[in-house]
Amino acid sequence: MALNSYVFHLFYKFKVLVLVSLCLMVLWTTFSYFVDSREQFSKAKSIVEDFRKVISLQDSQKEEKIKPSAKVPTVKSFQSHCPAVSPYLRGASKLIFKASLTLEEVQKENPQVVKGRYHPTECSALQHVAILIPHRNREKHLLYLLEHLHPFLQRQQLDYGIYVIHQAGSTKFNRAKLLNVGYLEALKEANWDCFIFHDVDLVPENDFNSYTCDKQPKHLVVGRNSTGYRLRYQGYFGGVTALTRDQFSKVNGFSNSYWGWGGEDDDLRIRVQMQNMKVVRPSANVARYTMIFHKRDHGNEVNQERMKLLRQVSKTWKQDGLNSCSYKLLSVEHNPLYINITVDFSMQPKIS
Ligand code: UD2
Ligand code: MN
Repeated sequence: MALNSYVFHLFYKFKVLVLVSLCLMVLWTTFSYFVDSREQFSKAKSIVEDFRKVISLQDSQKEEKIKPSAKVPTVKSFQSHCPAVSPYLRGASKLIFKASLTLEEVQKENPQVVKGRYHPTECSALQHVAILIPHRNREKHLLYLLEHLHPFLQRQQLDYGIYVIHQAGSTKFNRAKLLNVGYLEALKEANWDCFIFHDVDLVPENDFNSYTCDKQPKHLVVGRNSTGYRLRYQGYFGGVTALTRDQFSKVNGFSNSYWGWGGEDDDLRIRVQMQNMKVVRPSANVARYTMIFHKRDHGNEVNQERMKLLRQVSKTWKQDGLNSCSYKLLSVEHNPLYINITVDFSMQPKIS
């Protein structure tokens, strides 16, 4: 009996031992499962984190790619002004006019000019300048002027546009009225600070002759080849002049009444003086031009009324100018090297 109970007791102990070890094994498995899953979880967490980082990096790269134009002005607004004297100026240059020159060649030389406009990329230009050229039947002169003027203005680091105002038909030429049209039309597309009223046949010889506006109206042609580079007369205001938007509007622009050659430049000088402004000029050694040779054009015969008109400026300037400049606009074409404005004056009454 005693042996029996002893064996039973031993068996019982063994069962308990097996049960306890079983329990321990279950516990261990459960425990290690949790530990393992926690590790897995943190691993997963870090993978998600890494993924998020990649996504956000891609997003910021995408933003940079999507918004280049939005970024440019921000950079530009902090861009420094161009220096008062451009480092690209060369001084006097010998002008060559090649007989075989073509518009395509000039275009190839100026790939940075878009639709007649240019602005420096290295700095922000001091002035926005519109060059206004009255034109009819002078294609070759225009070609030579474009060839020289584009690189000249770029060396001066200007933000500029070249406008050619073309008089359609064969009625008497009216240089002054064309320039009024140029001013009015150019201001429709940009807020120009400064206007250069420019004959088509005058090519500047020295890039220190700055195509910018001053505190006073500026006359840029002191001398030209055909007059021995001497000022023709003290009040002379023809050829190329620079007036700010405000100076030109203050004098009510040019008179519209000068049909044919002569007088309109003196009329503008009288208007300027009447507003107590003073004509200024650059020094004679830089304000030099070559005038491409030409004869008097058909339709631009001497205006016999010019002296009479000049005597009346003080009475007429307020009603005759920008505020009374009516014209028929035929077209505005944005060519690669210039903006071509074509107008018809044939319906205009000729006031004299
Ligand atoms: C002088 C003046 C000019 C003007 C003119 C009298 C100078 C250097 N220039 O020029 O500014 O006062 O006398 O009106 O002193 N044009 C054409 N097609 C024509 C006729 C004229 O395109 O058929 C334009 C062209 O831009 C020309 C400008 O008008 O340069 C002046 O005409 P011009 O060259 O025949 O007169 P010019 O040299 O005596
Ligand atoms: Mn001329």
